[in-house]
Amino acid sequence: RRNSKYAKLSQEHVEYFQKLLGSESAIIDGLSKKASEDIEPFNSDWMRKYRGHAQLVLKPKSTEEVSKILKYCNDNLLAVVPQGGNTGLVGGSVPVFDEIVINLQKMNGIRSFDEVSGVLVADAGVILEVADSFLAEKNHIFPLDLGAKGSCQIGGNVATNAGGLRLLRYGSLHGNVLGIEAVLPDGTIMDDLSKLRKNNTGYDLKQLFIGGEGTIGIITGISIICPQRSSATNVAYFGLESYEKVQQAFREAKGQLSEILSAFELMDGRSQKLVNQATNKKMPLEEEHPFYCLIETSGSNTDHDSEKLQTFLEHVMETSIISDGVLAQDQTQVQELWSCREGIPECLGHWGGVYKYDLSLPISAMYDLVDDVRDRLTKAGMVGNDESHPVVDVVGYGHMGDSNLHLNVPVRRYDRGVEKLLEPFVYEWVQSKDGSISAEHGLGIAKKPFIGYSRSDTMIKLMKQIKDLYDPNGIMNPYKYI
Ligand code: FAD
Ligand code: 2HG
Ligand code: ZN
Repeated sequence: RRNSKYAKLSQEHVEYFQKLLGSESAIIDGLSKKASEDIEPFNSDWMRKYRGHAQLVLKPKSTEEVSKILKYCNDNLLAVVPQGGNTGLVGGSVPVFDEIVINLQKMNGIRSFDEVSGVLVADAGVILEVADSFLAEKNHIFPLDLGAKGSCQIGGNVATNAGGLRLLRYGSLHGNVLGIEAVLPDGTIMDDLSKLRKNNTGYDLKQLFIGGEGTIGIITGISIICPQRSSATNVAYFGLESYEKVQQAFREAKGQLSEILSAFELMDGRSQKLVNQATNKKMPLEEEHPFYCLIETSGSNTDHDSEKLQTFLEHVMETSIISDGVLAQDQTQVQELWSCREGIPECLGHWGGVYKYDLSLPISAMYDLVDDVRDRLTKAGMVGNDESHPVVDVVGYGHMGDSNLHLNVPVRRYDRGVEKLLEPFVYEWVQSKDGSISAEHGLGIAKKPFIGYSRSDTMIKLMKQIKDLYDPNGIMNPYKYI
């Protein structure tokens, strides 16, 4: 239910924002253009699963504008949703009812880059791929990469504490983000845009914004430490006959490739088959395998790295850890191999919808869950090849290097019966292994009811106290998370 404490948007409010932001393109006013098509993309999420009814979208161009917007909203009890690239997968970036959308796309400037320290300072609305391309020219790399890089914003990445494809190598944003500039709900600008690697002067408050999912303030700028770009990158894709062998391959990769290993991704055969069906593209290996892995190495010496990777591949082939494999020969092949992994989320949506679970689990138990869920849905007669079955298949893939499983259930239609079989079963299963019900996507609205499976009452109470301290009127991204 909409909370009646929030004010409803009026013409007077809209006029205030029009005056504040000026230009036409900075504001989409659904009050004057009812059911305006322009506002729709801001109201529905990437999966087309969650849809709100905002009548106003604001696109501030500066931190000062964000501050004035939030102060006005706080004084007038107008609820807001911060929005970046709107690629989040838990419904956190769209309104639930009529919250005002504050989209950061116009705050897209690089503020500074220090080529010696590698510290980048940039506006929150910079698209991740744009930041990475800027850094490429300076021979550096953004320490985060993910399939949505062409649309997601670095502020959104920080707000979700996105993990992505190379966390194994570069670590989490909790370590890489050195400073944050954010605006609190009452309009206060929190300038904690430190460029220091070390700064033990009291509580590290910026950490609350990393993964805060827009519930305590709007991130307007970040400073982040970016590593030197590796001159030699290699990618290999291989097929394996069991999950046991995947684990062996991972151990060998860590042991033999050690400092040059930059990604170790897992894809089950079923996910690859669906990618093939959705795209009609030829898969890298001729034969089908129950499991596939993608390994990336990044180092500074091409010959040394190639030799290491070659030795590793020979070893895992000779010891029958892997059944078959291919090594990318050029940049086009690197992209092709990566697309088999990065393309999975988009391809799985091909049949209609997807139930998504983003889980941290002990690595040895990770794939058992996929098998258990598949058995459960199959026994209930839900899985099949034709329209009479809601479920297309049950697949698992993810960031093996971080023990992060993406359990996905692509469906032809969302179905209450399927949902009842999935939940709370999946969450109870994860809890029984001391896992996390949200490894990297956050809670948003989709996972909000299930936080108790991963966090104790005491932890939830402390989070609520923090929320109340920063946002006493509760205007920031309500109905989500906390
Ligand atoms: P949005 O979706 O717009 O917002 C996400 C949340 O952050 C919302 O709660 C919103 O209110 C809040 N928010 C956004 N901007 C701000 C801001 N400036 N200040 C405060 N709050 C803000 N995630 C991973 O972790 N790893 C992956 O590998 C990965 N791969 C993906 C692949 C695809 C194809 C897609 C579609 C998504 C993927 N994601 C992945 C999901 C991931 O969370 C997002 O892609 C990304 O981090 C969100 O950034 P965004 O700018 O789109 O934020
Ligand atoms: C990925 O790793 C993303 O590809 C998306 O985190 C996972 O869609 C998903 O479930
Ligand atoms: Zn992921």
